[in-house]
Amino acid sequence: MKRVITYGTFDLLHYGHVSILQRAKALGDYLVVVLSTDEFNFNMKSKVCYFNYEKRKQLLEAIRYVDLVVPEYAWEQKVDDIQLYKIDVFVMGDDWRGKFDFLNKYCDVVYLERTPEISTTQIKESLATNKESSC
Ligand code: C2G
Repeated sequence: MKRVITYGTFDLLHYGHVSILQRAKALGDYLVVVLSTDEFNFNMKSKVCYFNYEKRKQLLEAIRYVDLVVPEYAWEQKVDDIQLYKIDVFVMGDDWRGKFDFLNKYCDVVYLERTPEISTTQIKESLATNKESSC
């Protein structure tokens, strides 16, 4: 069984998130999603989520491509995660290209193209200005 891992906040879940999860799962048989906790988002990523961790976890667990959702509480946990979950492939969007190459000592590192036209920030801005989605 080929095991894949990816990380993220996945707040205001949208089709760009689902697309990368689908493509990540296609690289193996089992997908672990490491979901940023509310504290990690606030303290380390300066993100205030619309949905809290439990609700974001619930949404991800409903996605057919996702097999396991666990908490991300620190930048430094990735090597431990890769060893704990016996990961073969680490996946992130290409907005992170190069940032996690050091993990290639432990598993394959794959950067997948980010869906360019959608983002949580854009959704929030569109809602704030009552603009129709441009997608
Ligand atoms: N993503 C994407 N297309 C978008 C938006 C996001 O492919 N339009 C991808 C990102 O590249 C990332 C994943 O979806 O791989 C999750 O994105 P975020 O929730 O924004 O997560 P991020 O803040 O990048 O957190 O330790 C790593 C961090 O937890 C990553």
